[in-house]
Amino acid sequence: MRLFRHHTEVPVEARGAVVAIGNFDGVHLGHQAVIAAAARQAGELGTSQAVLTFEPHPREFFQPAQPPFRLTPFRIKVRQLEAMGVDNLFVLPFNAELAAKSAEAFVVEILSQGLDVAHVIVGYDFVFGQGRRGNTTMLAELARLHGFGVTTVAAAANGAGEVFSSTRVREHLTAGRPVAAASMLGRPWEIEGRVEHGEKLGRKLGYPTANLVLHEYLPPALGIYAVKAGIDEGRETLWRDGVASFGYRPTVGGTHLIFEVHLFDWSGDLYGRHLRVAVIDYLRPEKKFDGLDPLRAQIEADCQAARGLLAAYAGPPPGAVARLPAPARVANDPQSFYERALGPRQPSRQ
Ligand code: RBF
Ligand code: MG
Repeated sequence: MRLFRHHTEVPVEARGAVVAIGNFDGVHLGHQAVIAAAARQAGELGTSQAVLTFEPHPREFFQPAQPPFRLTPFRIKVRQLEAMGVDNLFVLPFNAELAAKSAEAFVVEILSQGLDVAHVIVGYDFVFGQGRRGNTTMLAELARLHGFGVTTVAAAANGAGEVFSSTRVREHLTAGRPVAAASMLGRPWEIEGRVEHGEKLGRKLGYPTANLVLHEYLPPALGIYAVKAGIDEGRETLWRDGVASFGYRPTVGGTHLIFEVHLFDWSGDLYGRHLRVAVIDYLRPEKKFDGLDPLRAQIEADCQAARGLLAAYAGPPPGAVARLPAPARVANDPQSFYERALGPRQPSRQ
């Protein structure tokens, strides 16, 4: 996957693509359906297939002081799209200039002149342009004027009849429902980062923990979780079972929120290493215990409960990726695009 941070001077092999457009925070199953539709359409048209997204998330631009809400910070989103098999990713800086672009200017300057799109795919609730005034109807009208196609992908729902939506995934996570979140994401929700130095008290307790700082991530419900922790070993990520505590640690007089992970049957040192934590299930809210002994007993009970939940977990596996349909196309071959438009080239005469 190639990444472009601009919409001008796009090389010819990345122009003329079928482009899925959206913020795609979480890259949930609804987003995946939009991106898969772009891949299928690209296969039919014989063009490359791309995703167009914005960074920062527009909401981060408009409300910079609001608390973190991202399901997938930028580099996680990039990794997910790359793993799906997206050819090209256009990431437009969401700044005052972009925020002020009318819906029409967005179509003309970015989609038509900049990317020369063959076709655009969006979700049913897509809005764009200054004041979010552009919608899918307006996009289809502008597309007709500027000579490209538009497909709007209808809302899709999980087994419980809930429409896939980033907002709904956030609600599940802040309410302590990671299984429901995974049913919308197509994989368990993950937090990842570099393991920070902790207070080493966990070691004394008998349950050493690796600490992660959430930074831009949405803070999930406070409490104790069953998790799978992914440790990079060479090019692979190995997933190990464990428990995590996200809270203030009232028993030991903690003053700030930390996300701590204890891995089962693991004695290695994780300090400074990169850790992925797939949040599988919710065990309980955190409590203030009267001393370390009852806390230790509760943690032991949590570990047993977590082992049971992890063994019974029937949702999608950590890090699951829905690969895009194999391209029946000649990706990134500008000739094939023009051949389809203009007919086969004459055999050259020597
Ligand atoms: N700390 C609390 O104050 N209350 C809790 O209910 C609590 N539950 C925990 C459950 C698990 C599975 C783990 C690993 C930790 C828990 N902690 C809790 C955090 C504990 O106090 C912390 O790991 C040590 O103080 C070391 O930082
Ligand atoms: Mg949406």
